[in-house]
Amino acid sequence: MITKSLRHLGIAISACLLATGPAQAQNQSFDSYLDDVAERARAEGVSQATIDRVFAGLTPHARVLELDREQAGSGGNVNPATGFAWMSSYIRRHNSSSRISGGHRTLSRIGPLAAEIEREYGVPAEIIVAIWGHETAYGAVMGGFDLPRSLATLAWDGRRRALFEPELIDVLKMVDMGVPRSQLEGSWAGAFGNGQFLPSVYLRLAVDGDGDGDRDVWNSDADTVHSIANYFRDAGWRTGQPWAVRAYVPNSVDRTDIENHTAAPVCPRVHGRHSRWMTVREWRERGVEPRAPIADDVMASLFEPDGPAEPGYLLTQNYRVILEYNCSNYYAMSVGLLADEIAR
Ligand SMILES: [Ca+2]
Repeated sequence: MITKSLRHLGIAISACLLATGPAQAQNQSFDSYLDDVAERARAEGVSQATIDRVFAGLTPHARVLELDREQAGSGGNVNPATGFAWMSSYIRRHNSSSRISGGHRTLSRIGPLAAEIEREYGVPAEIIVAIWGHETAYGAVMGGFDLPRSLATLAWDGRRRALFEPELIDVLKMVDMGVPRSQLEGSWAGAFGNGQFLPSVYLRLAVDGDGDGDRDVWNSDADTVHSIANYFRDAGWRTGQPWAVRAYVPNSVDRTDIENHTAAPVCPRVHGRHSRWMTVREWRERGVEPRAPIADDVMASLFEPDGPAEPGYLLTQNYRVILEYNCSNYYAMSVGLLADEIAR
């Protein structure tokens, strides 16, 4: 949750960007920068009253910059077969038994909402609950940073201004729409609420699920699950398809022959670990055996996260939808497998 500041934007954080050394020095005072942002916000229709209320007394937050600098590290033990950190140990750590039982409890607490969102958005409730679990431990850890302060700090800092300045203006628009100033808390990187949306995502996709007039993704179960489900529908979730299935992959499958040579337009490094896409029927013809039901005409890509001797998965389009939420194979695999556990 805390380390995924580029979430929802489909932009992979670039290691080389982080490695370019100290952030570019701010060539402008914080207050003078906020004056410029206020000007641009007014041009986008934000009221002066909101600008005054939100920007009053705002100061840069040193801790936010510190966390932004630290974000690069934490690779973990590298698996020599793949050159990447072990997926299996990551999943053991993140899909703990308490996270799984928390998922069961959350699913039963939301009760009829589960069927409601499945009907309305076509997305399984366990997927939504698994996202909620991974983002904020089902609402237990939503972050206590002041959002305008975090976003203003990151925008002013300049390293990722193109990302954060529009988010800062969008948080002003949220206040203009009636979100209380006191509600604007979240992660250091500007994501908030049960599903850790950024302001732009909130404006575009949050839903008033309980119909009380507010889109309260902090406190309302209905608004939370409707909003996340709406995100998934918008990102192209295909109703009735699994996110992936476990698959037996015989040694006879020539891994070089199934390599994907098309670079993905967004986060190519993540997509680059998947094979090229074929129908399940074509995979079966090569000896790959799905271990769970999946239709023969579904397009799927093979992913062997820990190498050929370890479990393999046939990923569907729905896996890519999870990647849109946060473009990391570790994230998407653990959300998918957590959802499978919750549904069990
Ligand atoms: Ca509501």
